[in-house]
Amino acid sequence: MGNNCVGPKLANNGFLQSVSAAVWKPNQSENLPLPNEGEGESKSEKNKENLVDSSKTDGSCKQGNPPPDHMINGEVDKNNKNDVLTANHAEKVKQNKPTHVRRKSSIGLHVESVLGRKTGNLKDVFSLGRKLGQGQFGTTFLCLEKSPGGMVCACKSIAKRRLTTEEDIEDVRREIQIMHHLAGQPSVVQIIGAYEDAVAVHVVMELCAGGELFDRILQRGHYSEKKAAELARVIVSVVEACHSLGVMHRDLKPENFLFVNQQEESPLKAIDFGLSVFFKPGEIFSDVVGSPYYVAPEVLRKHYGLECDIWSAGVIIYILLSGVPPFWDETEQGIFEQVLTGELDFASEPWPSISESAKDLVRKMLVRDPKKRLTAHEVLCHPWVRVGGVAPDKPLDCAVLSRLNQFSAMNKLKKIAVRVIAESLSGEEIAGLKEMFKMIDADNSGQITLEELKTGLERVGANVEDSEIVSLMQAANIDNSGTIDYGEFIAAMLHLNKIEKEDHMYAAFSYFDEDGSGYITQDELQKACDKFGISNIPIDELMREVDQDNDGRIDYSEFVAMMQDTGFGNKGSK
Ligand SMILES: [Ca+2]
Ligand SMILES: [Ca+2]
Ligand SMILES: [Ca+2]
Ligand SMILES: [Ca+2]
Repeated sequence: MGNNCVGPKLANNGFLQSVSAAVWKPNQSENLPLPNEGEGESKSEKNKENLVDSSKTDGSCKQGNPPPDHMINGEVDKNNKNDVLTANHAEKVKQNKPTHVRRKSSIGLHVESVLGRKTGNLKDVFSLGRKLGQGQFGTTFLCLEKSPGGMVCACKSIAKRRLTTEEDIEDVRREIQIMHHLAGQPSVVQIIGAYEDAVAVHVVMELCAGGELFDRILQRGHYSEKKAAELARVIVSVVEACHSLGVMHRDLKPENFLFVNQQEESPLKAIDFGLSVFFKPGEIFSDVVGSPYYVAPEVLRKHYGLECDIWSAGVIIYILLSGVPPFWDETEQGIFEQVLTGELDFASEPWPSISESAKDLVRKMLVRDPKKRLTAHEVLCHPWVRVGGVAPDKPLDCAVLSRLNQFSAMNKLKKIAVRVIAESLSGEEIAGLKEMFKMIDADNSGQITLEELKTGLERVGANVEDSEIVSLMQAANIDNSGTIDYGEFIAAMLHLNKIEKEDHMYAAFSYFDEDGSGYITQDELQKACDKFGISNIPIDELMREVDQDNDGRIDYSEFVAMMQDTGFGNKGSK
């Protein structure tokens, strides 16, 4: 293994140097204490150096556990790597701005300049607590929902004055869009809301108080195979979820995974999507982004697609098992050369005692030819990842397909309700679904035809029988127009976690209950059907499916029961 897929010219001309200069500065800065960071942060950064140093100084043997004095106070350090995005942005800011010129500070300072819409006031809903972490670009605070029994969350506040270019703003916007798009994935930190005022954008999310995966690796040296396999399963399931939803992560590394709590068995979640992008099947990217040690060779060669995430996940698994990165050197250039040409070391401790199966997996993830690399689903099916755990039952090959299936199991009233909800969502919440719509609506007509749906599903790797496509088409096509328009598509693709939000359900109920009587009557139902162009359905039948107490009208609890019905119970199979 090794040199065969790397052009010889890459290693020793100016190429790496230029890549290095253009791209790695951001991440280099991550390894240095930043000027305005708290002590906790710089300590943590030093530890990062330790991980690297320990392998460097010990050239013949890549083992070398970090020194024990690295214990970090989780309290101080907590969540601060939420701001990797921030570090990257901040660095971009630096690069774009000649030091002697005052920054164009106004670009981010209009009230709606980032989210493009008026939001509520953060402080009406949440009160901010102590600082959890500080990056150059934003600050993460503990954040408490004001309503009784409110949630404890984390709030990342991004200072708009630091967004000096349109690109900076676009990056923040995209990260929020992607977090919304991935909402509901169990191993992705949940976004709760985004707020914008004149000075900052605030992203409220689920609190992960258990520290970084990175720090736990440091504490242990490395993980047992069993534990490493469990973590690998989580990491790769995030990759699979991203890919199935048309998102490429591009910056997988242990710093970007946080534990929810301090417990040993704490769930692990991906927290940072600052370098993630939407992609279309087969799309090729050329901008070199990522982090040294984890970056895939094809990214360095500026010609890559979603396979780069598998490489990075493979590097993480190697580190989980051995405590050191598979490709390392004293300089960044050296690291890149290793990434491009270095051989995997399975000879040093502790590799001789690690199972063949683990090595087999790592080898198949760190194949330099992206076409020969395992896919996320193949990794999840690999015997080593499955050991002690459950094999993935359903291939998550295509979110479009699974969500269409889910939608088609809903009764008509629920479909209309979901449509009403879809229309109430903000632009950033459905931006990812819009990308999917554009991908499938190949001729850009605003309507998805049967043929386009078929081709679209094939492009994302879903093999569906023609008859099934016809029935999916009918299911999503609420108004029987023969095609799926944008509104119908968004409704069909909405994740359950959005549908089941209390305020969304209430808003939808109120939409039907026009006179505010607290009941949806047959008349009101009829009106809503007319509005959505639904003519061929007997209203009384619709009503009967939901009206549990048979009083001829739908109250709120009956409505909620319908909305929370997964569609596979007795009602859905009707
Ligand atoms: Ca079309
Ligand atoms: Ca339609
Ligand atoms: Ca009513
Ligand atoms: Ca009733």
